[in-house]
Formats: sequence, structure tokens, C-alpha cells
Amino acid sequence: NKKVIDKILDVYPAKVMKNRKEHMLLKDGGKIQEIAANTRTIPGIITNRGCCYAGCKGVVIGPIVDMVHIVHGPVGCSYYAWGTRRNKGKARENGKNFLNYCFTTDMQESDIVFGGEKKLMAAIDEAVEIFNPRAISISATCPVGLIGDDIHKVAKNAKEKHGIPVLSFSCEGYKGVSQSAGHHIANNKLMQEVVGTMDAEKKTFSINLLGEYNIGGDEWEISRVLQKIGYNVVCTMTGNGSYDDIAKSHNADLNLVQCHRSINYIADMIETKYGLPWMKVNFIGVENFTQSLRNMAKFFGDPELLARTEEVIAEETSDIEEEMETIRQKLEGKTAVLYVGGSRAHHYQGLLKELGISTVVAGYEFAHRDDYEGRDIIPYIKIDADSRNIEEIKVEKDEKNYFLRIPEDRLEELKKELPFNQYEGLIKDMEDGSLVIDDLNHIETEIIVKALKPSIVGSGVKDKYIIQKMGVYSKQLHSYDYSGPYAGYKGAINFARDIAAGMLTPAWSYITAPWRKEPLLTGKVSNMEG
Ligand code: CFM
Ligand code: HCA
Repeated sequence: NKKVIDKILDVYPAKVMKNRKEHMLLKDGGKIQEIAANTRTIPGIITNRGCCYAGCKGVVIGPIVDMVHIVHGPVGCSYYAWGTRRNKGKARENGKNFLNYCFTTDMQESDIVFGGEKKLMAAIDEAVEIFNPRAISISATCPVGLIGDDIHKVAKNAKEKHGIPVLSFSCEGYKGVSQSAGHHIANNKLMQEVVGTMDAEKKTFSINLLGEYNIGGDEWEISRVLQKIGYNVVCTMTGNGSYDDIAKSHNADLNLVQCHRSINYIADMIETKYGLPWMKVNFIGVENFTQSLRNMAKFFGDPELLARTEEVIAEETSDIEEEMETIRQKLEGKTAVLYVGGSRAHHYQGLLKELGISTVVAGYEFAHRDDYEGRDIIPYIKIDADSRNIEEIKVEKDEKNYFLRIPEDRLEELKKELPFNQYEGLIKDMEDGSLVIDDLNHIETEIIVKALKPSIVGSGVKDKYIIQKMGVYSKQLHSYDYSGPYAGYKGAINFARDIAAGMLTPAWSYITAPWRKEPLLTGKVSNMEG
């Protein structure tokens, strides 16, 4: 595998080589290893990353069902993301669900020249009149920041005019180096303007699911099992989320963090402000789900809840055990390359292992060093100009609403065995000799696929078809290739069936990459014979 890294670095000019080298490593036993992450992609390289607007509106804000999410910008920014992420949602009691719509101010050249604030206000008026949403979000795309439209002023005026919350996000695509900046901007605003603004009646075993976006119905499957055990899910941020649920989320007793990359900011701030502790969970894979359920039950420490947890685990796992084993026998010994956004390249490794598949290369599009090296590294991460650009907000203890869910010394005791305020990072779980690569790009993907011939590449839409043209199965781990859910126990068996079908089809042996059949360029050199 060291040779694969050399092969990759070999194609680059010296300066690029030096940069990319820092973003890859060969897992070397128990050694502490450092990787460069969350830095600018080199211009000209075909990256799989998205932009800040994608992270803010597309990822964190967009899944809230009863809000109208207006994209202030040219139509393409909005249209490109229309329904593609597959964050599903259902209306609550208020009957409002606008997820299937695509709202944009459709900026034209004249708006760029004369300003788009009036058009934005008109769009809000129209949205309120037609849809009567619970709240509105405004997300700015690149040109808005460049011409200087004041979306926050428009939001303030619209809020006064219509009497509903209007959240405005300066999440222009060019801010930060990837989607990640957008997560942070979205977290800040939700914390400043939504969390803690409504009260809920107190319920037992109440939890929030943070960083769970209901892709392909994941959240529904997770909640089904949690409710069967006896938990009350106060709020999911933000998959299938509602404005009011987020406003009441500070009333829960425990925050569970699935995707820490996109939501760790809020988890931390809620703990500081309201005393609500957060614990890392992973709902992907049978063992991981079981472990997370046991950890949650331990936090509450209620004997009935603990017993019920074991009962439900036994019931749910016995439903899938036999088929998981049949599929595992078919897939045993196969290898995977995983390259996904900021957490799934790690979260899916346990499930793959349960199916007999080892991950030989893994990497993230936009994760930070802590997602690779563990949360303890955060104080040592150098803050560069790009990250300084994204506001860090400070919250303080809310004297009225702050309270400890369990005594401080008991929490300290639990911290020794449960992942409170903690995640270990991807590198620790990788096998010796495997590769970890940050911000993987298209030429590197091709080199890896050719050299390692994995049985499955978990990736996204931008590289899926290139990989499949090379005769290797690629599974979109973002959209789940229009399938799902993949979380929880039923999700695990769903995933197993889907990837077994994908890998075992004989179709791959009939594929010859186009460049093997014919030369890429044909022509004649002038003034030469023949
Ligand atoms: Fe978190 Fe996500 Fe991911 Fe992410 Fe994303 Fe996504 Fe992803 Mo696509 S929030 S980091 S910004 S788990 S949209 S649901 S699949 S890249 S690995
Ligand atoms: C995004 C959304 C995305 C894109 C997926 C892909 C998603 O980052 O803007 O590239 O296939 O999950 O929909 O990550």
C-alpha cells in the first residue's frame, strides 16, 4: 500500500506533491499519526467536496420540515440540490411539510447590478401568503456576498412584518474550504435564535438525536427502536425535524451525537448553556447500534430501562441474524474503499466488517483533524485564516434553565467508560497497513481502484460512474442509491442485501473501460508519411 501512495504522488508536480503528501498516511500500528485536513483544495484538482452553502442549507437547515427554505441566489444553486440528499420528513400536528419544494429568488443579471434585497422580500411575502410556514430560512449563495445584499436586515423586517421567525444565513459558497464551514454557520444561528425559545412538558428518558438527517428514512428506523425501548425523542437535529422541536430541545436529558462533524458545535453549546450532556453514538451496524443502546441505558441507570433494552436488542437481532450470516458467507474476504463526507467513511466500517468486508482505504471530503485523530487533538489544531473566517460564538450558562441531569460525580464516573464529549477518530479503527486519505480527488481514486481492485467503493455521485466504468461496484453512501434505511438493525440487513446484490452481479465482468477498447485521441501528424 505504500506503493499506492508513491504512485499517487508520482503524478503530481513537486509543489502539489508536497501538499497532497500531508493529506495521506499508511496506518502504522499504535503510532500517533497526524494528517492534514480542513485546508484548501488545490485549484484545478477535481475534488468531490461541496461548498459552504451546501453544508448550511443543504445539510443542516434544509431538513427542517415546516420551514420554507429560500435560497437567495441564481436558480442553479437551488435546483442542483433539489431532493438529491434524500433527507425525508413528515408533517407534524401543524400539517406543514415543504421538503418537496425548491424555493429560490432566481437572481438575474439586473439583480446582481441593482441589488436583490427587494426581490428577496417579495419572495418571503409570496412564501408566507401561499404556504404559511412555521418559519423561514434565507441562505445566501456566492453572488449575494459579492454584491453585499443585507439579508439579515431583510430577515429582521420580514420577521416584524409577518410575525414568524426568519433565520438568515450568510453561508455564501466561497466561505471556508468546504461544506464544513456551512455546518458551523448553521449551528451558530440555531443556537442563537431557536434552541431554548420554547418549553416542553417534562417526559422520562427524553433524548435528542443530533447529527441525524433521516437520509433514506434512517431516523425513522432508529426512533422506532428507541420508542420501543421507552425513550422519548424530543428532537432530531435536523432530519425530519420541526422548528418547535428544536426550540424545545434544551428540555431533554441526553443529547446523542451521530454525525459529530456537522453538529458537535451545538452539542457543546447546549451542554454549556443548559447542562445537557452529550454522548457519541453510532447507529450504523449491529454491534455499534447495540453498544449505543446499552450506553444510553447506562446513563439513565434505570433497571427497567436496562432490562427493556436487552429485551429489544435480543428481539431485533434475532430477526436478522440468520440472513446476515448467509450474506456474510458470500462476502467474506472482500475489500472496501470508503470515501464520504465527514463521518460515514468511519461509521460504516463496523457494518462492513460484520459482513466480512475489510476497509483498505478510507477518507473524508471535509473532516477536521479530530475526525481522523480523535477529539483530544482539538486544542492542538492550528487555526488558519480560513477557519478564523467562521464565527465562533460563546454561550454562557442560562441560570434559569440550566440544571444537571445527573449528579456531577456520577457523570465523571460514567465518563470513564462511556463516550461523553468524546470520539476516537477514524485512524484508530483502521487496520495496520491500510490507507487514510483526506480530500481524495478523481485521479487518486482512479489510481487506487486500479491498484487495489476493491470489491466495493462507498462514495458519492461525482465519482460513482467513473468507478463503475472501471468494472468496480460503487455504492453511494450519501444518497444510498435511492434505497435505505441503512441505520439500526433493519437498516443493517437492508444494506447487506443491497451491497451483496451490487457486488455479486456478474455484470462487472462484462465491463471493459472505454479507454481499453479504443485510444482516447486519434489523428494524423501533418507532413508525415502513413
Ligand atoms: Fe455528517 Fe451527513 Fe456525513 Fe455531513 Fe454530507 Fe450527508 Fe455525508 Mo453527504 S452531515 S458529515 S455534510 S453524515 S450530506 S448526511 S452523506 S457528505 S458523510
Ligand atoms: C453535499 C450533499 C451530498 C452530496 C452527495 C454526493 C449528499 O455535500 O452537498 O456527492 O454524492 O449527501 O447529498 O453530500
